[in-house]
Amino acid sequence: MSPRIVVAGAVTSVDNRLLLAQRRYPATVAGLWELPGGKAEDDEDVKFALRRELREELDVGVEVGERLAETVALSDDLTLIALWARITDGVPRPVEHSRLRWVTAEELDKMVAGHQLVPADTVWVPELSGVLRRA
Ligand code: DCP
Repeated sequence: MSPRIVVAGAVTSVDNRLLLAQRRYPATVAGLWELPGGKAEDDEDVKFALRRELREELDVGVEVGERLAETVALSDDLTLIALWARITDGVPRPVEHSRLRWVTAEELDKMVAGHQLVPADTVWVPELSGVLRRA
């Protein structure tokens, strides 16, 4: 059986900030920040899955773009990917997370240095931070 995909959103704003969400659970990562997202259903298109997850978790509509380069094997049966996204409708609110934050590239780098990101998501930091700085 092929691994199940977890989709995460690299949601950026017009002023070059990235949306981070603080996890409530499980205990190992509670309090750490992540790109919001969740598990795709079997055979669900990944862009569709991300739109569904961000509606559920942030109560917003998003337009989904390209995939980020890195893929993370979370376990034998879970593979994590990220896609760029922009909010097209609504103001994000933390439906399932404890808090949300829009961060600049500098703030993102500081959070990484302070081990405030969930470990898996750190693979995307060079690409995220590069794009936020270049944009
Ligand atoms: N994950 C991650 N980084 C992200 C998003 C998710 O490392 N940016 C990991 C955490 C979990 C797995 O992916 O190990 C699934 O994520 P969620 O628990 O957020 O996904 P769901 O909400 O779909 O799962 P559940 O229904 O189990 O709550």
